[in-house]
Amino acid sequence: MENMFSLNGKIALVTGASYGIGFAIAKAFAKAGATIVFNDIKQELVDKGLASYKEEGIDAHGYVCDVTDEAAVNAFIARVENEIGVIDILVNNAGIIKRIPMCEMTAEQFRQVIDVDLNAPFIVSKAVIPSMIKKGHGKIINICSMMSELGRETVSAYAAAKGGLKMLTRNIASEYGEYNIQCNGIGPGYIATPQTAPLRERQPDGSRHPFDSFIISKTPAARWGEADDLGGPAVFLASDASNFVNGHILYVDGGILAYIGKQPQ
Ligand code: NAP
Ligand code: GCO
Repeated sequence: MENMFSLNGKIALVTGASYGIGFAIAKAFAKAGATIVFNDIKQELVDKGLASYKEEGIDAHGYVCDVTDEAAVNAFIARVENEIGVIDILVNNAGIIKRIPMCEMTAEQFRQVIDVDLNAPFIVSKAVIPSMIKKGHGKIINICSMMSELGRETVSAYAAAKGGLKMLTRNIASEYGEYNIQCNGIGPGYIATPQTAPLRERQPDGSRHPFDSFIISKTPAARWGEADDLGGPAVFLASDASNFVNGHILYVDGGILAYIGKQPQ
């Protein structure tokens, strides 16, 4: 069983992985034997990420690349293939959110979220698939969201992007499955990272943020997820253990999507 989950000899690219969920997934991949490649928008963040990986004993390869810039992505992938080797595992993790009521959101703000959260996974997947086909195998993991299934106030662009990412995942699975490429999604629940920090900020009187209490009541596990909770599911989807799993969105949410929520006491 252990060999089925090994990533020895594999090269994994995790986008936007200087910290947060991407960093946690890359750590888990490294522990399973993979070589880690990651990118971020700014050199200072790449450097910070490299230092964080080093602290974990991981000799990662970091590059500056804005995943929304197709030319930059194509140059980035070509450079990785030249310097390190063909990418066996791609995790489209980089993402942003803008929490703005829809009727107050500008079209430009909507487009920015769609660009990073949906267009970029298309761009990066398109850049790595040809070499995966030549190599005879590949794993693509798209980081979706509970908002691939549910909406809520202020996250219209994000939910639209993550809903689209669910279907892009299924379409890549459909179009490239015959080349032994498996494309699946991970749908994290509410995870304690910088992206959700505003939803967890303590109130001036020291009490929990109302949204924090709301998520605790909606989660059977009665806690926020930690980024490390995603490592194992990601290793599963990146390994030979999931070679016949394709087009699946694996929700790692502590059970939120299954639960109506704790009734108020
Ligand atoms: P995060 O802490 O905000 O980290 C996002 C990462 O993506 C950062 O490293 C960021 O770099 C990078 N990034 C953003 N735009 C980029 C671009 N154009 N090019 C390259 N890198 C870019 O977010 P997170 O919580 O770790 O979330 C990671 C993924 O999980 C996202 O797709 C998010 O939507 C998804 N997700 C998160 C949760 C959650 O509860 N946290 C739940 C479900 C899904 P910079 O720092 O330079 O901006
Ligand atoms: C929000 C949160 C969520 C989480 C995640 C849930 O504002 O509702 O940011 O969107 O990030 O996507 O799965």
